[in-house]
Amino acid sequence: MTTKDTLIQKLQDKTAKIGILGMGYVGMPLAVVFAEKGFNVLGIDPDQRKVDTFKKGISYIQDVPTETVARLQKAGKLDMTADFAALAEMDAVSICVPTPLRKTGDPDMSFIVSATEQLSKYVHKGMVIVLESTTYPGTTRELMTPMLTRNGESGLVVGEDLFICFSPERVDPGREDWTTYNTPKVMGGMTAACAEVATAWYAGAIETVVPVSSVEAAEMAKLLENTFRMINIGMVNELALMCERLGVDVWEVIDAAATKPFGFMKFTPGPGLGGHCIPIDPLYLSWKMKEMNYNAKFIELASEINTNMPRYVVSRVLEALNDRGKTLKGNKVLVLGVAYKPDIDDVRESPAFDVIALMMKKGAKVEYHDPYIPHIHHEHEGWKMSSIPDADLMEKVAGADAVVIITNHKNYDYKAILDKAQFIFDSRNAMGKMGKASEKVVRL
Ligand code: SAJ
Repeated sequence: MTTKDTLIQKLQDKTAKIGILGMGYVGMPLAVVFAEKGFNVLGIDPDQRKVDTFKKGISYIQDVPTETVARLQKAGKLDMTADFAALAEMDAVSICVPTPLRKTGDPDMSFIVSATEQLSKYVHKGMVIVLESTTYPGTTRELMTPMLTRNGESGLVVGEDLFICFSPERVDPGREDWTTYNTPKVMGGMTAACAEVATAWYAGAIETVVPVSSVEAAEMAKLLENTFRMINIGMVNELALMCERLGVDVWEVIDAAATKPFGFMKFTPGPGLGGHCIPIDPLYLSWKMKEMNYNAKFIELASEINTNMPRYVVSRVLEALNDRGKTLKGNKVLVLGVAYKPDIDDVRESPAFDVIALMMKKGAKVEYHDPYIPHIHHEHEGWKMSSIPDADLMEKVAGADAVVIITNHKNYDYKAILDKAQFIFDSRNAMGKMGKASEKVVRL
């Protein structure tokens, strides 16, 4: 039996040892889906706090129930360690580490490089490695593979001894209908044999695996998915600016267009683009294209529009207060919702930070409430703030000169808020028809 066949056999009879490198919002659900399907899975993460929490049988990922972690751990199917040396025992490793941006706006590849450096110490014959982190096309072939084979010095032949692939993660935090198990998974290999091995592995735990011809095709497919979203969100954000100038209700326009049963996909305007994917991933593509002397115009324009939305929101709040004989300076503002999207506990890249900072700079006394986010810390400006207690919410709503809805969590009682508030700026159309009909509400 060839090395490839032996490895496929171990993956198909689930005697293979699986390592998930990076146990965050992507790695943990992936580890769980493999363990649920009978694989022996070891999560490897340098953050000892994560490991300690896991060892107590507690899940630190909102989308993964603690009961699941405890059950799989008890069944001996899922364990965690902070020790990278455990990689030496693994037959198959998925890399699920962050790919943020540097302050300069360039890709921060440090997490992929560090994970690959560690893994390269333990790579052995008969191992399959899948990179899941969203990154620019060429990362797997030009950066990761030379490091894993130590530029050929390891003597391992890719496609015969060692199998390397890229498979983009498609986790949508907070979503329950499409999960890691039932969301189709694209898989591109450094060689056809690499794709064959990784497809055999993932098909043992994920409902649909979609092989493509190369790692670049898989890397680019992910960037298309997220660039598509970022540009369309930028377009509706600009539509909101145009409708405001035209005196047309952008929410009504979008709802009307969305009645078209084909050829249209609904996006809604908002206070800006949050999350660790949509505002960031397309900039990995535009950075790579700049390296190749090509300017990705759509990405640059959409990024400019989306980045400007917090400032636009604050200008609209100022204008609405002015219409009411007030201003921001010295007045009380209550921001509702600071998570980057509704019903989740994540604030990464949330536009709420910029909206709050801008209003504070104009002298407003700003407080916030978010049922999911007890504290926020503005890293660049250094200020910290805690959510007002739930018990004080209605009193604070009534006492605020302006209530500004930034994130429309489902569990707010919008009717009660409307009754109590003096004035509401609704950047998400959270109030819907109620808001449209009320003198107290101005919508984006
Ligand atoms: N947003 C808008 N208008 C919209 C949709 C979203 O302003 O019409 C904003 C959201 O408020 C949020 C940001 O854009 O601040 C990103 O929203 P998102 O719904 O794309 O949420 P993410 O980033 O958590 O998840 C996305 C996935 N979302 C969906 O497919 C719905 C998906 O693109 C990826 O699987 C995931 O990023 C990823 O990890 O790449």
